[in-house]
Amino acid sequence: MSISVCSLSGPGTSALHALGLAGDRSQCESLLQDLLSQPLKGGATYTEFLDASGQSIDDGLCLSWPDPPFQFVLTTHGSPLILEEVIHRCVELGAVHSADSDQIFRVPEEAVAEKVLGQALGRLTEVISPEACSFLLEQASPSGFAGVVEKWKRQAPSIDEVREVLDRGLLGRAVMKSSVVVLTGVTNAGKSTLLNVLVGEDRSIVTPEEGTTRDLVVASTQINGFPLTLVDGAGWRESPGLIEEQGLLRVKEAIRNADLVVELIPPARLEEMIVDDSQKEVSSIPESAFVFPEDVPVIRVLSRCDEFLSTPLPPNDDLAISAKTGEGLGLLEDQILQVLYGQSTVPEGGPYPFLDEHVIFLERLVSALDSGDNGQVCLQDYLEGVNRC
Ligand SMILES: Nc1nc2c(ncn2[C@@H]2O[C@H](COP(=O)(O)OP(=O)(O)OP(=O)(O)O)[C@@H](O)[C@H]2O)c(=O)[nH]1
Ligand SMILES: [Mg+2]
Repeated sequence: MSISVCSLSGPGTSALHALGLAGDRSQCESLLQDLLSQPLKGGATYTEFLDASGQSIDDGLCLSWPDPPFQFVLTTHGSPLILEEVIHRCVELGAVHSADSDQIFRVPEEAVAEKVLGQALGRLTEVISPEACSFLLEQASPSGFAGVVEKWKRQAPSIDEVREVLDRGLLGRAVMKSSVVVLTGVTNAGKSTLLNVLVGEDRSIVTPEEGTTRDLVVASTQINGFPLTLVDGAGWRESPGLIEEQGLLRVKEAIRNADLVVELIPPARLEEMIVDDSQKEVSSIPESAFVFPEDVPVIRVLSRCDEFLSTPLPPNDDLAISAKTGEGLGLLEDQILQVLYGQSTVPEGGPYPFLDEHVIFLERLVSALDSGDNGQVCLQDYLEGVNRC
């Protein structure tokens, strides 16, 4: 067997460790059959790492690595003992332990690769989806952000090349930075129920009584690998009580600071638009009960759609969801990501700046190139952490 295993995160305690498996792919896969509790699937597999007796050493991710020489990268928790045990098990299964990761981890050149690899590994603990883990590790590799910056070190880039990478900054940073989505609507629209479903746990109290939620309820979740912060709050109704009024002030403030608002329109609001019993449809979605700031995008959704049986619906294909049956939720999730980022999957393949400092560096590089400089001082300064250019 010709497989090497090495630590990518160095010795000692850290937030987490990463180790790489290099060599023949099918041999790596057969080693992993014994090491992992789960069958390999797609780019990332969440799994236990098993010892010789089938006991779990640790749990973590097994990532299919996009660039040679690695076939797979495993992440474990940060204890050096766990790292040692997983490496030991790989050796028992036939791999050779390469103590010096540089021997097999042929990243383009150390300064860039080490910096970006460190940034990516340091942030692996912050991301909560396998897609985001794969994304970060790819950015540390030659096909990612590390690779393109390294290339520019060897050969001055054109301004268009840098601008192209800079344009990917919004998407790259979206994988690292939570966007704030406020769920709003009239009382009993189903805001709290929707938040609980999107988060996967009961975070916000739900009752059939109007005016259940008063304070803001803030919860983190992720959709297709993008981290999101969801905010639920008081619903709107005529003559709210004193406590609800205070709650609504908080909702307004949250909306002012939101990246996106999702307004839920329940059947009851459609029914308010009915003028006589024979009416089969309402002309359109009712006007919003509130005025949203112009710079915050709004998605308006018909909620509780499993109750539509007797409700006259608007004629066009407005998005309808039911947090009870799950209908339309996938479409809503897609639409949220489309409005926020223009796409609904975490980017794969190619360099993406994933930190604000990457974008600042690229902007500086663009101005250096724009003024006729070859950008090398700017590059060197970035790599050395100097803020000169
Ligand atoms: N059938 C059905 N009932 C729903 C759905 N979503 C919410 N409900 C019910 O509607 C009622 C109100 O739901 P909530 O999630 O508390 O509504 P809310 O918008 O948070 O209400 P307030 O906090 O009072 O503003 C509860 O009885 C829920 O079980 C849905 O999709 N379908
Ligand atoms: Mg509520």
